[in-house]
Amino acid sequence: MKIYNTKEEGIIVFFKDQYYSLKEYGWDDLVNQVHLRAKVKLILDDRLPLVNFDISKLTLLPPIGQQEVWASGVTYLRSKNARMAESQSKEGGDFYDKVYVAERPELFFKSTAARVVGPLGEVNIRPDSTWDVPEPELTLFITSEGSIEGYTAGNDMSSRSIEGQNPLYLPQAKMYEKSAALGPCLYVPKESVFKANTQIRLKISRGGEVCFDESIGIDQMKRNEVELKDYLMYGYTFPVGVYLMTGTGIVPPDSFTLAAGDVVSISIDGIGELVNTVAVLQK
Ligand code: DO4
Ligand code: MG
Repeated sequence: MKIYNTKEEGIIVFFKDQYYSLKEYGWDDLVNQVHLRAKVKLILDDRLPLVNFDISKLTLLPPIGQQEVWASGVTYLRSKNARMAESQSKEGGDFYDKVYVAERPELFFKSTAARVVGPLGEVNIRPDSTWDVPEPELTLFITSEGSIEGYTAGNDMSSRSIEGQNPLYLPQAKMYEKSAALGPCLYVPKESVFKANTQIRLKISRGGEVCFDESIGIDQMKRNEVELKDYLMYGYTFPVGVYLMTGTGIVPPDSFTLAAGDVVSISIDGIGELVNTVAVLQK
C-alpha cells in the first residue's frame, strides 16, 4: 500500500493495482494510527477505485503533515569511514569511530515539516559550503504510540566541508532550508522492509549524463530499525508521529561535490523513486 499526498486531490491511496481517493482525510489524522495498513484497508473496503486515473498528472507533495523529521548517523561502515577521513582533526574523527560501535546511536533533529522538499522540488546546498553531497536514506514513519507503520525515501543533504571542520558544526552542515527531501509516498507494506534485503540506489546526473550511480542493501546497516526508533522515543513525544531517517550507506567519492542543476534520484525497493534538482540556497 502506498499513500500519496497530492496538491490537487489530497490523499490518494494505491492498493492492489488500484487508486482510491481519501480526499476528505487530513494527513496527520490518517497516518498517525497503529495498524495503519489494516485501518486504511477498512476505509477502502467501503469505496470504489478511481477510474482512468493517472497519478503522473498530479503534483506530489512530500508525504508529511506536521511531523518533525529526525535522522540517524553513522549507521553504515561507509558513512563512518568517509566522515573520519573528511574530519580535519584526529580527535573529531574519533567521535565517528566511537559512535559506530556504541550502544547509543547518533540521532539528530533534521527538519521541520515546512522545510521539507517533496518529489521534483529543489533541494539546497548552502552558499557558504564548498563540498556537498546527498545522503539517500530509508526513512521510517513512526506513530505517536511508537509503532513503525511505514517508510519513505529521504535525502539528508549534507555539507561535508562544514561538518569536516568540526563535528559541532553538524546543525549548520545539515539543518538548513530545504536540506531534507521525502517521497514519493508513504509506503505501508505488509511486513517490515528490513525482512527483504531492500536496496537503496543513489543516482546523480549532471547536464543529462549520469555522473554517480551506486546501490547498497539495508542488510549493510549496523543498527536495526527498532533500536533507532526506541532511542528516539525515549526522549520525546510526537503528537502526530515522526519521520526518522536511518543513515546513509552511500557516499560519493571525495572528488565529488554537488552543483546547482544536478539531478538527484533516490530509489528504494517497494517505495519508488524520489527525484530532486539541486539549487544554491538563496534568500
Ligand atoms: O555524524 C554525522 C551525520 C551522519 C549521517 O548523517 C549519516 O551517517 O547518514
Ligand atoms: Mg545522513
